[in-house]
Amino acid sequence: IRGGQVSDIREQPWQAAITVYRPRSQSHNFLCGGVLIESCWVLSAAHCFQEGYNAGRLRVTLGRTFRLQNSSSEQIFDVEKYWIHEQYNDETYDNDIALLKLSSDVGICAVSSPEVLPVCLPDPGAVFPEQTECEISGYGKEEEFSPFYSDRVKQGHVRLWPEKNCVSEKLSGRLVTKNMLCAGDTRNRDDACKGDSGGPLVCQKDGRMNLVGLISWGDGCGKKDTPGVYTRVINYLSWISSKIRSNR
Ligand code: 4AZ
Repeated sequence: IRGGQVSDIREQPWQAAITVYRPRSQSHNFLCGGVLIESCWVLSAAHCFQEGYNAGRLRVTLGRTFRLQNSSSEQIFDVEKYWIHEQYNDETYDNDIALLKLSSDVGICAVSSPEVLPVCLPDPGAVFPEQTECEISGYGKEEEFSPFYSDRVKQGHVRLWPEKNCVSEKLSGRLVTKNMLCAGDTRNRDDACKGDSGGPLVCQKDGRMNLVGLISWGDGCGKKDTPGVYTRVINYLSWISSKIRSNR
């Protein structure tokens, strides 16, 4: 997260860190963010997995404030299987969504606690008006060209952009589809950045935090008058429920 503030995982208990095992270093390296939506189910961005990793190399860590520090509140899971959206386009990032099933022998994976809690998906008809104040979070870079990811989970505040301004002219010519939404900080400060991909854009509705977007792409991080681009989660409610239904 560029700008924003350091946070405690209890403020974003649905935030996941996805790591991939690298045989050369015999260690797990940070890959992307993710979002816990049910005990055994995590959403992320399809582009995080386009190298085609074997699910057995992936790990999901929940409940950690410090990315590299073990914590008594953490819950770590192997990934049983994951699905990339069938219409994901690796050039335009259209349909940039993936669903991961956590491994468990007993049918229960994440156990709710102050540090680990699934986020709500929006109702199918929910409307989030332009300029709604929302929150993003992740362990990603604090500046576009920083060599490091953040040591600590951060949060940032962004507003939903009017659709009429969410166009390729604001994003160095790259295509913007109906499956994407734009959000940004009116002060040009807070924004998602490299490594935050797959993580949440949440907006409050009726006293609950709803997952409105998945961090997907942008032109740099925190550039003037340039929004971050997010996968429009409400377009995928049927895709998500049918995948969960047929693989429970
Ligand atoms: C990335 O590379 C990335 N400013 C994600 C989000 C944004 C930029 C880059 C939005 O994962």
